[in-house]
Amino acid sequence: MRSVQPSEAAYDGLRLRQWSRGAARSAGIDRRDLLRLLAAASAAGPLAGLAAPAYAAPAAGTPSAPSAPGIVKPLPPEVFTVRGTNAETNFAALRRTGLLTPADRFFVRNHTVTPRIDAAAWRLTVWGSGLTGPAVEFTYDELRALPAVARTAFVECAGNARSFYATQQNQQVSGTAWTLGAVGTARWRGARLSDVLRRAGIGRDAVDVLPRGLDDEVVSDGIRLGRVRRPLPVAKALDDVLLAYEMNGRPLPPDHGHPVRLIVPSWVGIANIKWVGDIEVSAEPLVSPWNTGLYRLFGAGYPPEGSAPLTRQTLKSAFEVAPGASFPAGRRQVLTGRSWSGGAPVRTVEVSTDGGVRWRRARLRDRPRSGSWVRWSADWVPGAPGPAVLLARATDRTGRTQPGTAVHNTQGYLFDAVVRHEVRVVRRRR
Ligand SMILES: Nc1nc2c(c(=O)[nH]1)N[C@H]1C(S)=C(S)[C@@H](COP(=O)(O)O)O[C@H]1N2
Ligand SMILES: [Mo]
Repeated sequence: MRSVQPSEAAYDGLRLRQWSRGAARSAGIDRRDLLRLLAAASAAGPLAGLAAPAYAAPAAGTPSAPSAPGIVKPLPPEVFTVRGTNAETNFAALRRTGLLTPADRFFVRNHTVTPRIDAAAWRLTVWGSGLTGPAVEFTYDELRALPAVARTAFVECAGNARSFYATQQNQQVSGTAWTLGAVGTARWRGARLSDVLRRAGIGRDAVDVLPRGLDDEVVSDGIRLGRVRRPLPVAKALDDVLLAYEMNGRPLPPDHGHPVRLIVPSWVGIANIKWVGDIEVSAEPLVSPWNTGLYRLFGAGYPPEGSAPLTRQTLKSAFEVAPGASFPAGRRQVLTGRSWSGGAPVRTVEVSTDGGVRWRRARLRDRPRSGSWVRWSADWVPGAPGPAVLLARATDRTGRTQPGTAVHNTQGYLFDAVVRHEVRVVRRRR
């Protein structure tokens, strides 16, 4: 159900076997706690925050916008739906934005709370058995003095669209009940991780690179998971990963990782560690909760210890239309939306306005690029008043098309099926 380069799949499979044999080192967590986490991961628990409406228009006179504990930026209800410590972007709020998601509309996924970090006092420590010498520190200015590269990339939570396993497929999954808005695309600018690793003296025997956030330690169901961290294979770390300090031409905002975060193009959101404080470079394989019990696929179609750790995101499409929106009968509409894939650039997008009987090509409004999304539009003249279902289905350059049903996994990751977007056609007022 996902697109993985053979080399990545081979790496993942190897790491998993090493860990099961005890040959990989669990960085910063007790082995028994990891096993408990694994057991919990293979049983689906309840969705968190499903009670929150997918989209609530602000009622007249609403006194204040809802807030998520620990998110710094304002979360106006017409832009965001708050889900626990996280804020989902309402897709309808992207309709008049460009290719890039403005920072004040970009979704936030926080395991705990946004830390406030002073860039002048911040240090990045690179250390570990995979370096040829001792630990090396970088200041913010030193990082900014390295050659800068810019790249347009989406960041998307692996659990984006998770709630449709429940609402569309009647399957139980655990985690935050995102609809489609746990994704955003920005222009990221920063230093290449490869430049930093080379300056720090990465050795030939390095295998894993483990960036760690400066936010609080995570405790989940009584298990202390430690600070947010997830190993990257050295091949990816040396490929296209950025240590970003700018988002859309401005310093990173606090909620998105100020002063520095990782950008790991096309990979699951969790790889994009925010507020990075240190990077361990290891000559032996590393595991953390975020590549063992979390961010693997568990369930009927998977081995008991789960799939290989997730790498690339899947394929999705979303309308920039509020769920349940009304359209006047007989009046021409321009429906707009976006499609994206972690596997390859989007090739085509098809739209159906009759629940999937007939499909037609949408017009692509951007040149498809890898790691980014495309905006598209399609005309629609709504017919008779009553309920209507809008569907959008993308195909990427690997030839993959969004299926009718996503393959279930207990934690509801990588939902790729076509989403049924219910709206109403209403009598036209004269
Ligand atoms: N340090 C740290 N990095 C983190 C997280 C976190 O909670 N702490 N959340 C991860 C997850 S699960 C996602 S989906 C992305 C979200 O990035 P955003 O909040 O900038 O949209 O950040 C990732 N990086
Ligand atoms: Mo995520």
